[in-house]
Amino acid sequence: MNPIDDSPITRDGNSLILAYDHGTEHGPVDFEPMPKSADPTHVFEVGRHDAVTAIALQKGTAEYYRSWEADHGIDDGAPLLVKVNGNSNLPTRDDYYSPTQCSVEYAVEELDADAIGYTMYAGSLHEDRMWTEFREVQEAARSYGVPVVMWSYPRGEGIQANDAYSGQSDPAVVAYGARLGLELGADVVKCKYPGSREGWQQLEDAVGDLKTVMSGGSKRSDEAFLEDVYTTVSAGGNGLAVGRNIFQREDPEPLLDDLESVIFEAREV
Ligand code: FBP
Repeated sequence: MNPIDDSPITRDGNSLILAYDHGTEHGPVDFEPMPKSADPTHVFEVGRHDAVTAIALQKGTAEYYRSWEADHGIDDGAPLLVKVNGNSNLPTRDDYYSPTQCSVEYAVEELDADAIGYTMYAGSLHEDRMWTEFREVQEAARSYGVPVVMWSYPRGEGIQANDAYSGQSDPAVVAYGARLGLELGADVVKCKYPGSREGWQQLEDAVGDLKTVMSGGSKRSDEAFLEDVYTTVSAGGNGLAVGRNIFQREDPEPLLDDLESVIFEAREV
């Protein structure tokens, strides 16, 4: 196992992952507020900001990313995190499931991935199947020495049917998902913001030294967003994985400057 702090996706122990898998997960509707964000090269350019320690892409956009770098002689693009599973909003399913559509071998050998990403829906009727698939991904990533970031999103039948939980953002649910990241062998776990410092603290108390990053969520004001990130980091979190709060902005650079200060320089909001 390579220490996560030696990975290019961390800087001084923390990370800012620019997530751009929304065309898969939500569809082009996420690009409507800022139509130029539908062009992957626009977002690749945003990822060249110093604050960004990784760009998270599905297989096809990752191929596009490597071609873009090669065609334009770009050597300061963000490290590449290949998201090896994903699912669209289109089918009707009995419960949440995210199939694997890229092998770790392809991600590392063909795409030169610096890290692997995997979404885990604990609580779904398909949890068992996803655990088995995650095992294969995690063990392959270990054999290549690349870290694994788990998008740990407990949801589905098991969460909805359990009266002890108020929903996906219930701090107990979020903490449980984070703990699974530790126990299943992720290097970084990405979790929904549970709504408060106490909630994030509950998560931190459950995971020892495992790296944790906050999942951005839908777009909100600079102030509200920075406040959540600050709360996360000051409660022991290791940064952020963010999509819409960056690419749905006309000019995300000032916000990235501020995020850099909060995540890597411990600046207060
Ligand atoms: P955002 O910052 O836009 O919320 O992106 C984070 C992310 O995890 C993306 O990687 C993914 O596409 C999306 O959220 C999935 O969110 P959900 O499954 O809750 O709709």
